[in-house]
Amino acid sequence: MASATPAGNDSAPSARTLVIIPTYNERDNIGRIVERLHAALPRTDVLIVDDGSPDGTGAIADGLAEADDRIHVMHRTEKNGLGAAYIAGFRWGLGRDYTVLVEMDADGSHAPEQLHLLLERVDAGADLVLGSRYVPGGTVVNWPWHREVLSRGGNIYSRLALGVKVSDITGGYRAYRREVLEALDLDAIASHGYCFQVDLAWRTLQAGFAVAEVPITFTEREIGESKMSGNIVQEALLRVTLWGLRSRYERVRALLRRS
Ligand SMILES: Nc1nc2c(ncn2[C@@H]2O[C@H](COP(=O)(O)OP(=O)(O)OP(=O)(O)O)[C@@H](O)[C@H]2O)c(=O)[nH]1
Ligand SMILES: [Mg+2]
Repeated sequence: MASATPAGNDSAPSARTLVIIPTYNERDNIGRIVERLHAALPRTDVLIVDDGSPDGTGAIADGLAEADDRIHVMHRTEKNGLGAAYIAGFRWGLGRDYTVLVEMDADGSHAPEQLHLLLERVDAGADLVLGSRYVPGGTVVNWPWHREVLSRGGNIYSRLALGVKVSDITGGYRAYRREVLEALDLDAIASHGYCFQVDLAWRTLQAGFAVAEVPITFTEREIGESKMSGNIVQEALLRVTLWGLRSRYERVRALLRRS
């Protein structure tokens, strides 16, 4: 029988892994990504969180779940953004006995064949592992130059504004140990889009958890439409700036109080 974890250790945290895949209009991608995941790691469970996709993704997901008890589906009635979908998925997983919860896009940008790299780092002791495009060995495939400039720029800005050493804080391929999500106040998270990823990583770091990065190959979607928008970028810029200012203000205040 296939081993539950990349390390072959059934008592490691990753032996109970839930991969959460949010979907909005991913009809042509969802079956393929789940199939690739199970080919790579046969014993991982999947939760597809569909926001009432008009293209029928939800019905396709139901078909997959009916045929395979490792696959689960959550239907939400309206498109509420990636962040809200993940939070609903996290709650579902935390209500069950999963020890590692993974974020993965449906569009093939996050290779399921590389998930073992993230899980191995969790099993080695990291609390949150980020699949990183911008550490040595990480790459981006098929991105137009302006997407890469935006993403790299956003990461440099976040690193400076927040004063953290993370190379890819906006990426969405991640593995969380359940204790991290249990410790964070998920109700307080209102960010959408990329900002949601920065928000969660920032809260995780501030709570004192160990965050690690492993190199990944990120491949731009080939099928379906992007949900990227100017609003998503604006939101991230604004919130990251505010968090950075607030944390610096609090540090200065603490210093003044001590002197
Ligand atoms: N449930 C749900 N899923 C969403 C929503 N918005 C995006 N997604 C999913 O989140 C994942 C990432 O979204 P993408 O559209 O790929 O966003 P992106 O990676 O920034 O943009 P591209 O890869 O260029 O399309 C995909 O699996 C989407 O289907 C949403 O509002 N609700
Ligand atoms: Mg994508």
